[in-house]
Amino acid sequence: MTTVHERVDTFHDNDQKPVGYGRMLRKEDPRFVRGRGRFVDDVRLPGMLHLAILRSPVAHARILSIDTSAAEASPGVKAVVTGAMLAEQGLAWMPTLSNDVQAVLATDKVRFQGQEVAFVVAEDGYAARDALELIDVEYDVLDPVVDARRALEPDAPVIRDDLEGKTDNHCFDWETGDEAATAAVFARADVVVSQDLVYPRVHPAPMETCGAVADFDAVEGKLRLWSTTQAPHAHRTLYALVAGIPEHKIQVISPDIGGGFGNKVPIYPGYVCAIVASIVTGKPVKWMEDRFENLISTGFARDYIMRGEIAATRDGQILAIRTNVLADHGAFNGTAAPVKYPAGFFGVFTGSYDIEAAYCKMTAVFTNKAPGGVAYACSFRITEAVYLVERIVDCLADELGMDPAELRLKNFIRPEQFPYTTKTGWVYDSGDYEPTMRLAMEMAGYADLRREQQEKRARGELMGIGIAFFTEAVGAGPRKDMDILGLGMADGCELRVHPTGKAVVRLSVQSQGQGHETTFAQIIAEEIGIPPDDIDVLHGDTDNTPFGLGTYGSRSTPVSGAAAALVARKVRDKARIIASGMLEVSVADLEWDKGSFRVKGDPGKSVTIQDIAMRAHGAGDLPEGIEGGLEAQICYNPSNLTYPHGAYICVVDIDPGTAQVKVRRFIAVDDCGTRINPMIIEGQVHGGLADGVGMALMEMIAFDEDGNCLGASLMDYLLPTALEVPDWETGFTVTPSPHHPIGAKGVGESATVGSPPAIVNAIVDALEPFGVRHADMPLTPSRVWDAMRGNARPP
Ligand code: MCN
Ligand code: CUM
Repeated sequence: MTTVHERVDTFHDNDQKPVGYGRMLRKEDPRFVRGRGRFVDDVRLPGMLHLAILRSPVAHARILSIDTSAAEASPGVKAVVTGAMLAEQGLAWMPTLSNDVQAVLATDKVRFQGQEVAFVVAEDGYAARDALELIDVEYDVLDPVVDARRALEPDAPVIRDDLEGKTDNHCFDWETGDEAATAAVFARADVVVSQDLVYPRVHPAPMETCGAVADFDAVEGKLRLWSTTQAPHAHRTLYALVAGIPEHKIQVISPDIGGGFGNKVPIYPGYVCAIVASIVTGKPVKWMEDRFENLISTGFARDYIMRGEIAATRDGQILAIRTNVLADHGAFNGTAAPVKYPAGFFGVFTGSYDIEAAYCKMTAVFTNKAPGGVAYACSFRITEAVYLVERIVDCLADELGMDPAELRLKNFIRPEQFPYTTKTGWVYDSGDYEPTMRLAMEMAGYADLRREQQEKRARGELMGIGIAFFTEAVGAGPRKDMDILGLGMADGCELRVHPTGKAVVRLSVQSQGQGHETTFAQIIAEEIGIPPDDIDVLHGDTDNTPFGLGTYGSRSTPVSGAAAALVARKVRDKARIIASGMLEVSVADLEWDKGSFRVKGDPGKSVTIQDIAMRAHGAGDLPEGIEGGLEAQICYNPSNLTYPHGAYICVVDIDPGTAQVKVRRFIAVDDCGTRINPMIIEGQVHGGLADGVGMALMEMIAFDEDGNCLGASLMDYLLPTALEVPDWETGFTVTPSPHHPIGAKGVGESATVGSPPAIVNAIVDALEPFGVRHADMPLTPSRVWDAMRGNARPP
């Protein structure tokens, strides 16, 4: 089913308050707008000490010696810890989420600029930071490997000589699709277009940096850890495995989080340092990184060097797509991706098109740069995949002299082909692409825009129109083939209805700004008719929520949202039995009417969910075999991912004198299935579109040849502001997921995935008079200028 009309399914309870899905102001915002949010840095415990980390000034060096004596004597300092000291406890290295190891504090070598070398614990943060300057480290500087292409050269310095028998910088190889079948299709195609593309290294740069407060109570033997984490339960299990503290003696609390964007999925050395420091000093210890540390050392995103090839018939039938990728993983493989998917979900690079064959070959390497890779609203690397396919489809349109919208419309997977198995093995659950594309074109006034462009070109003005159409795979994932370090990707949910009909729902996922306190209350409300205001959402505390893998890959709605709907239905099933007792009719004679059960054919006889809650806890008999109380818990294991899609159209103007790009209009039509809260969805889309403007035009973590990070402050790493973004024009279609209990698909990363190619396509389109087929992001004025002069250079 596809409709462009908003589902306004706000029914009313007895007080005429709207409940269920629909636009609703965020329940968390009164707290945030009054400055009452409680973030990790707001945690202040009695006797709390402060931790600061000494970081490597160079990208690659052997550590010859570390002298901590002056730092230890500095006023207020309680402890100075080096890698050698951690090594004595077996804590110098920790596992990453990708089956690699990462140094907590360097012992042998430093492998990227900003790597953790030592830490100081002191009475306050100033004393700790001052003492860092007194630590004397002697480095024997080695040649760094900064470029992924250099990493594979036979004479390149070996970065990971900590790994036994390692003699090169190779991280992993991966392939998907059918190489021979794809080659055969390419061989017989009328047209083959190939293009080199770089998706540069960028950074999620959330407003709140990463940090933790560790409080180890030696008497209880219990560790309490407040930390900036998107996955509190997974982190707890890993701490138990690394630190040897029994899991039930670890409580991870992720309080309010000031933006995550994937930056807060990995476990960082700083968290482990804070834990060690608390155990050593017997006091609570806070570690909070600054902006510089965040940008220089925590999870980056992208850094893929790709070659895209596309084969087609002369009349524009796309036959096959092939890609070769060189992936830069930095010094340690610290990405968070399901174990079977070392390249995340990059395998969906065939996009939204029905093609005959596809093949991807990837090589990942270590370099002397910070670890990471899966972050910044990437849906597990679908950002890279969508950029690849949507750019080369435009290159093909250019080659064929065909309109890029027409080319896409001609090649879409058709609605009757769903569920559709792609040539790389992904089963797209549902989709109806053409109406989404047509709506975007209608909103944009596509034909008029093309006419306007022609007129402008005749006058020497540079105007471009860019299209991107994407399909995402979100909601990892079926636990049979998806896990993070052995933990199956399912999520729990618990719902308790109190005697007076108010409720609390406990989630294993964790909001970083996505509005879960609102939308999860709405899901429960829709199912059991208790108004969202009467439902509290608890998350981010492992002692008080059921186990589950957390928020990333836009999995909260696909996985936990399903869990919430199903747990509510379980409660409703029990409520039905209690209602049958109260109304003295059989269960089969009852019908559910949005908040109450009534006797079929006798609408006057009914009981509300609130009446039932009181009876469930109150005096009087309950039906045979029914226990008191009104609550339930489940663990939801998704049967497939959900596949949202969208059509984006961007209009840019370029100043021919300065090469400055202005994004004049941006039309985004998203289809995330059933929409729970359209206002929140729009907020997610607006944010993601701004991300896209940032990546397409200005963001890049760059390095010089010595491995010095050149994007380590927000003066150099440019983020878009209200000045650079247009008024977004959003629309939607609704193609519900057939396997999700409420038909919802994720949307949190869609716009970040879909917008960069739309903007780059628009810029390349604007530069058509200069014969430009491609230019790499970020398209700063100097890059655009170079492209106009025929020397587009890779980053
Ligand atoms: N939603 C809805 N109807 C749908 C789908 C989603 O109303 N059909 C609502 C959800 O209920 C939720 C929000 O939209 O309130 C996002 O839902 P979902 O797509 O499930 O994504 P997650 O909640 O799992 O959020 C994760 C996603 C990721 S991975 C990144 S990265 C990112 C993003 O969310 N980080 C964010 N958006 C962010 N937004 C903010 N403000 N801060 C971040 O750190
Ligand atoms: Cu890839 S960023 Mo989000 O999945 O947390």
